[in-house]
Amino acid sequence: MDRTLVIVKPDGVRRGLVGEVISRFEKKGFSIAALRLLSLDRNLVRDFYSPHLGKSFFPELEQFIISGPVVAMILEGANAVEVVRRMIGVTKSFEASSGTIRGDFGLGYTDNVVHASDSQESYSRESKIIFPDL
Ligand code: 3AN
Repeated sequence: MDRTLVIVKPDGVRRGLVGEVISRFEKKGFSIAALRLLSLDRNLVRDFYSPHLGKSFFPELEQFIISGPVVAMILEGANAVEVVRRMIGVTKSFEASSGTIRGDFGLGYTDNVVHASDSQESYSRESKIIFPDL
């Protein structure tokens, strides 16, 4: 069965959206294969967001993502990567369609409520960082 990684970012956790986000994925038919609450430190962030290291927005992204705990999960279901990306909406929350998580719950760019792997390769890389024991 296909899998993907979802992270409710610090803004989503602070705003009490964890249940709402998980509920949407459960209702869609995904099952939760792993779930954890954790705080990312700088080393982990540099590893996780290595494709963005050195970009102008990286310091802001790093500061934001370590600003509070996140809730990470591995979701399992058909075409998980593609379906979940569609359900979260585009990166800029203020441009995300209504009906998507970012479209319904956010206006931010850096603070855009959730992260989800954008490819199989990203899933393999990211899941090993967040769930090293799986
Ligand atoms: P997505 O999360 O939709 O896959 P990515 O991987 O391009 O988007 O970017 C990772 C994260 O970095 C985004 N979720 C967003 O928080 C932040 N980000 C990306 N580009 C910018 C930017 N130009 N300015 C501010 N934050 C950005």
